[in-house]
Amino acid sequence: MLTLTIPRVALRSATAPRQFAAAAAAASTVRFASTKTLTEAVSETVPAKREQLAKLKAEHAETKLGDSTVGHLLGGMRGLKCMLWEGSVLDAESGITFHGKSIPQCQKELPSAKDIGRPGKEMLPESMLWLLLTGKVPTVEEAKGLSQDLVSRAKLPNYIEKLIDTFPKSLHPMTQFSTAVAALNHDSKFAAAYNAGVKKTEFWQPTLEDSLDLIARLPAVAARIYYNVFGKGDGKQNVDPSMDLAENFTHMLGYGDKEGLVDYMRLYISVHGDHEGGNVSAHTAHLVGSALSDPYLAYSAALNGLAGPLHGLANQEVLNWILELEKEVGSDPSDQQIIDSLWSTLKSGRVVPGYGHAVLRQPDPRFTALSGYCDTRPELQKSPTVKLVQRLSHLAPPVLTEHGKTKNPFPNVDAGSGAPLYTYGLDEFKFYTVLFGVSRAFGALPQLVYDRMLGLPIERPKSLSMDALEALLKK
Ligand code: CMX
Repeated sequence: MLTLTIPRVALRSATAPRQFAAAAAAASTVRFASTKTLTEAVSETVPAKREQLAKLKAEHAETKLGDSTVGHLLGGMRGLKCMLWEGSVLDAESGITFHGKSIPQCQKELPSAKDIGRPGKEMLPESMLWLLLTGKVPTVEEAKGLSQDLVSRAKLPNYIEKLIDTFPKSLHPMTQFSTAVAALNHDSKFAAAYNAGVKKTEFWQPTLEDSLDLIARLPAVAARIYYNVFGKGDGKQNVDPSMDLAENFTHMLGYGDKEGLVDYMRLYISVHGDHEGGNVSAHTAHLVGSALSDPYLAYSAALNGLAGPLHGLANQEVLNWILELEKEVGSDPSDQQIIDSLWSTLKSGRVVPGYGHAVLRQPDPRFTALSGYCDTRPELQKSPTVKLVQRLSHLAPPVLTEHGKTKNPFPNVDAGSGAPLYTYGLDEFKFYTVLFGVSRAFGALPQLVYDRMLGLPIERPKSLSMDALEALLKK
């Protein structure tokens, strides 16, 4: 059992949600004696993780992992091994694995909607979160307990709703999102514990509490933004304790009656969560968090990186690109018309959104999983947008290869993630990166917990000016 030694004052705000969580759990599920809470499960991993780190440091601190070259310094540090990330590892050929498990393995092994008695077949994002934080597949009861815990934390403070309501509708939803997330730090349990002088070895506990609160509230923040900007959903962000997180989220957005979208949302959040540490959003959360900024500030910063067109915003750009194509040549273009449009994009000096990757050299398994979902749903198989995305995934790689610049001509996750949303009527693609932002927290925030569990230091790599670099090269 976990023993908390954080001063009471620091965790005062944590008491109510915990009691609510316990009450909600008792009211709606049978708790088995062997069922752990996520905090207990994470707590069990701490000694072994710390021991592993201490051993690595003691035995290998001076072992070389490769050379740092001028190419690394000038080229965005591509491939430089200089960051610890526990939840997942990305292989250029086989793609992402979460504690060693591929996406298809996760789809097979992680507790799903059906397992907890909800309509749908896909893995639960809650199960993925458990895996990322503990390295273990949760039992059905554990996944269900975590789901109910998150529901109990989902209510937005009133001031956040008011803050979002003051934003102009024309302010990009991602800017609204990162601003609201930063403002949620008003209630940070980590910041309160730090100010109360909690010991460094215990930092991970309020970090985990903040992370769970934030993950639980992101759907409500996103839904409020959606309501304000696009007028969909009821603007109340109510949660139903019998539903899982993705189901509640889809209801808040006003699409709860679309079972295909609810299940898609589970898969979407699960596969967008973690993609090792070097991508802009994950790295940003880790970097900002290394200054002991609380999880809200760290994740708000991450969202600003996700909002860039070379990263998460590409999912909105893909839909933009497809609609432009349809405007030019109609909704049933020939292969040649698609190829011409690809060339016209490339010749105008723009990138083809949804294609290429800094690490991957094969089609992105996240794209494959989302596309595979489309193949299981008749309404998506019929969708002209889904069909076009699937045709593009065959037509674009040869064009990009002939163009000869990108090291990876294949589709990444953003190439296919929007088309099912569009088909189900969630067609405001300026909102799509917000959905990515709800999801990325499932990977970036667990790493903050690991960072603090392991006591990782503040990040401070060495930079050089070109003059300093030349001087160094002359030596
Ligand atoms: N279309 C056109 N040109 C592309 C391209 C694409 N899809 N992908 C890469 N290139 C170009 C690069 O712009 C670069 O050109 P310059 O030498 O003129 O700068 C060249 O090919 C080499 O790039 P690379 O080494 O293959 O790729 P990077 O690691 O530099 O960049 C990425 C990776 C994802 C930013 C890039 O492939 C890209 O811009 N893709 C389109 C945007 C996109 O889909 N982003 C989402 C990625 C997934 C995510 O993070 O969400």
